[in-house]
Amino acid sequence: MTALSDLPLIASGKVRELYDLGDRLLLVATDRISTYDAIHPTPIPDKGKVLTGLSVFWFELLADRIPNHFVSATDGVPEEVRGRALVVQKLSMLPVECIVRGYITGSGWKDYLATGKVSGLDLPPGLQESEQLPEPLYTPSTKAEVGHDEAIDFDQTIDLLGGDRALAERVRDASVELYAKAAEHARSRGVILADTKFELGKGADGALTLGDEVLTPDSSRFWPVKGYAVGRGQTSFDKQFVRDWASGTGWDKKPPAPPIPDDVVAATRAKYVEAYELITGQPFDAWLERTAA
Ligand code: Q0Z
Repeated sequence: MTALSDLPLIASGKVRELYDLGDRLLLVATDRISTYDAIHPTPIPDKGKVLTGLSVFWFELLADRIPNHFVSATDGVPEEVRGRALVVQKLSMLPVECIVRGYITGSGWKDYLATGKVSGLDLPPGLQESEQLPEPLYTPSTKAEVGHDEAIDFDQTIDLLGGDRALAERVRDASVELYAKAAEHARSRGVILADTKFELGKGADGALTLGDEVLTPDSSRFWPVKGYAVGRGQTSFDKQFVRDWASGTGWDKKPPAPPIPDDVVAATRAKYVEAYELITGQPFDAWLERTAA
């Protein structure tokens, strides 16, 4: 029996797990990877550590804007998950996914092509795929228990927040401000932060607090400035080798996903480490040292 299997599991997602520590939570990032919404049976070594280290980098950079749930990456973290788990404060999570888009891509691009709008907001005509938006857009969605989250407009977030318009406005404004600061940092490091998803909650004192993972490749789209061009989709920074390999296998992109060959695993691990080092400006080894016993 490991330390971890002794802890009550509160929630598990495709690639993350959440455990109860009593007065706190343990947020664990696994090395699992998904493409086309299916989990591969092969882990990417150090993916969980890269995502956890990136979250901590952003929590520390953004702490001057809004409090966050991060408590420790060492004290209280079981040996088995050192480097890829955080002790966090228990929050009362808000039932809204706070998506902010600085560029038009993905489902936002699809909605724009179909309606000229995203999240009920009118956009200028003639935008091209992957183009920067005139200003960052708050495009919230609901949290679906199963399947995909559903895009909603601002007024629907008021309903989800119990009719509290002032809270809905604070959530929107905090999300846009966090995106703006993060995008400015990323841009200084040669990386475009196309969009991201934040999850906010209320702390024990009622303060609006940033929770979950933040600004990782699993919750965001990062595009190296080098290679960016409008008028087409951008390749995924982290998952492109897996997607390209998977597309050549004849896999129908329905579960179960196939095992990933060693060379594709190694190239993908290197992309995650590269993302950490590009964005933070620090060697990935510094994160391993910070979280070593
Ligand atoms: C986050 C999630 C999953 C990992 C609940 N600080 C917090 N307080 C209360 N609840 C949460 C947090 Cl982070 C919370 N999630 C999302 C699901 C694995 C994270 F399965 N759910």
